[in-house]
Amino acid sequence: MELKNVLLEKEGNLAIVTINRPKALNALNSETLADLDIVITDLENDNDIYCVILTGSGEKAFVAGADIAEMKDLNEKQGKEFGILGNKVFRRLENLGKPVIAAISGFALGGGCELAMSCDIRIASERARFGQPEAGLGITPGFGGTQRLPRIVGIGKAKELIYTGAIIKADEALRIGLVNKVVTLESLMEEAKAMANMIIANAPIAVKLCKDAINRGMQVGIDSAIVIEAEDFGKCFATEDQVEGMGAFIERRTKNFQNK
Ligand code: DAK
Repeated sequence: MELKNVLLEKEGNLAIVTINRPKALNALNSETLADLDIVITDLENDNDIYCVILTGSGEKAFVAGADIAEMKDLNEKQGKEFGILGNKVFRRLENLGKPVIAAISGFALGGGCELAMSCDIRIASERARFGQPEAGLGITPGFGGTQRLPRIVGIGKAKELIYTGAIIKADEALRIGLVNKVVTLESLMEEAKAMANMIIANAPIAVKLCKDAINRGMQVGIDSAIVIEAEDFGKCFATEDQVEGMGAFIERRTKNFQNK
């Protein structure tokens, strides 16, 4: 697996993925998107990984957006291809069968904010900044921003942020529900790991099915959504970890999940 702009580290059941182009504030060019695609495949196939932290290298930026230098000369066809690649990668991340926590140190702008929104949970440092400045560049958000932002913060706030291109601080992002938690820059990774470890302590298949039920259920009406929930709930009873989790409770002993 040869990666140019993304680092992949594994610590027990946790994977840490770092976008590593600090000179360009980790801006997403097609090379970086291709790396992310490879990493997602690796994580998908690694049964020992139960949770992922996605972060950006350096303190200044999570990801400062799609790479403007690469995008500026694209024609209509190339623009579409770039958009398709990014959307494919972001959707794969969103649907990855394990939770992804975005640990956001600094700028999460444009494609960077969209990348963070493709993750399940967002933890921001006090210095983080969020925004969708695309309209100021003559484009629309192209990696799901017009779709995921209103789903997360509501339609009115999403329209305000996208039409104005305003950059908001971490405390405002917390207030509108764009991030789950704001912590000091120094404790960012520690806090992300602490949350990841709480997730890792639970039954991985159950967590995966929770993600599936939430993600799929949120796209359909409530009547269809509770059918999805019932299906996923039923699947848990075909797992050894359900037997283990309930057995450990009844027998008052420590549980030992096997991801089976
Ligand atoms: N792309 C490329 N390079 C970038 C970059 C970006 N998005 N952001 C920063 N850089 C580079 C700068 O050019 C600079 O490079 P050098 O000049 O040193 O070589 C280096 O990173 C450091 O940046 P600054 O010197 O500008 O640092 P400052 O502290 O002064 O400013 C900043 C930090 C984050 C406020 C500023 O860099 C900035 O405004 N950056 C651009 C932020 C932005 O507008 N982001 C949104 C990009 S648009 C689509 C799919 C997706 C998208 C579009 C279409 N399709 C469907 C086709 C998504 C679009 C976007 O994300």
